[in-house]
Amino acid sequence: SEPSENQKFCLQEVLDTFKLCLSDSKEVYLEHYVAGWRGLIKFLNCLGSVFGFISKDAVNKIQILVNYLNGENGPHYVTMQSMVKYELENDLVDLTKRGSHSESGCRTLLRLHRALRWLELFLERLRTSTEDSKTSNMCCEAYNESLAQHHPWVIRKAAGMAFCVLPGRAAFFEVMNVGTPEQVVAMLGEALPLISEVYQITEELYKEHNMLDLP
Ligand code: 1PZ
Repeated sequence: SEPSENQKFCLQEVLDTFKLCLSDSKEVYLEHYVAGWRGLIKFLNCLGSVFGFISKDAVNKIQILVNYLNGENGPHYVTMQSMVKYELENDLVDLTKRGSHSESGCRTLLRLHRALRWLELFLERLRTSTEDSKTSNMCCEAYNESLAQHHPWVIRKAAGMAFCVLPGRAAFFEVMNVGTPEQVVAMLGEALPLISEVYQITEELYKEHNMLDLP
């Protein structure tokens, strides 16, 4: 269940949301995907205001998707698969250059999808890290292997500066509020395959429709 506002934040509950994302036929429910992101943003906000420019962009993208979900065409946005089909069939996606559909569900979700890869790489590093590992290094390496390839220089620069002020591993684990470092590692070990599966399914879907480079 969703953590309420006055309850203390716990990353486990957020990562559990990703369990709810997959239907029996391995379609991805947008509602739960977006809820997972909401929780991650909450976590990011707990880390400090320097991450504001990152969470602002993510919140903005989440809102775009929520508006589609709650809008008159909402039923088409129940799963990623139905969204892709609906937007493509109705020419609602700018495929090669930005035009009148610069805020399509497909291009918006693609940005979050790329960020999910960063999350996967970062959490895997955290999981296998040792006491003296630096969160900023792990974060930076994960970023360079994923999101950075899609970001212009200014954003890479700003992201790099934000990574430098990340709390150390011990403090970071505490904000996660899962328990001892051993419990954090165990939790990550359970959550990562779920995140990875959601990522892979989305990646395949976008690849299949030639949409991995949407402007
Ligand atoms: C724990 C430390 C957090 C580090 C997060 C690493 C990601 C750094 C991303 C910095 C990007 C911020 C500014 C926005 C950039 C946008 O230009 C891009 C492309 O969107 P477009 O311009 O095409 O509309 N936005 C993104 O790439 C989406 C980034 C979402 C990042 C969400 C991070 C959530 C972190 C959760 C922490 C557990």
